Amino acid sequence: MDNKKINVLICCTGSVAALKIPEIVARLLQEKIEVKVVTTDRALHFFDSSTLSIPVLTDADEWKAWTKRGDPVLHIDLRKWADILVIAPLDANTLAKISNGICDNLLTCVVRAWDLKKPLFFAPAMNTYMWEHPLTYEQIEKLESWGYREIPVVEKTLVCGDKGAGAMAEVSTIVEIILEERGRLVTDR
Ligand code: PCO
Repeated sequence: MDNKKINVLICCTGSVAALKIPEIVARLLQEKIEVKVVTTDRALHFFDSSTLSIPVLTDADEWKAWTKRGDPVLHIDLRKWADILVIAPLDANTLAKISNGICDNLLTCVVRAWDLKKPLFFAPAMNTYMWEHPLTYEQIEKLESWGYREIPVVEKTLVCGDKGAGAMAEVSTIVEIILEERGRLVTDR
């Protein structure tokens, strides 16, 4: 077995920052990381999953996989497969769901079933007005209280033209954080 191999599950929600998914995946593959993507149906609006050479899993795959007792339960298989879970981008809607334990799609089911002993990172992305609402801080604090780690937003001109905080961290930042975590995981093996 290759001790340095790690499995990274990218969970992608419906912010326009999802258009960065192909770049994130490409950078991780260059680093010889095994990657799978779980996406909400809305996030598929922002990138073309057919251009990716890795599995991109949606709600339809969860329902297709199970017809009878004994069939695989995809969200549980994925939570076992992944060494690191990265929610990027995490939009305001899914942040609200996760902080309240809601699990109504493949992505939120994987997160709800996540093993808290394994690392989970989240990179929020939303309009500045949403970012600055007190709910955002409250909900992020809740995620952090469970040990989930934030990859902070940056300030820039957003896709809608507004300027301010709420943009997803740069791809290079997200990738560096994953590589650092890989370093920690493989030395502990
Ligand atoms: C815009 N909403 C947003 C969401 C966050 N934006 C971003 C960046 C990207 C480009 O650099 C899309 C990654 O702007 O994360 O823009 C208006 S409601």
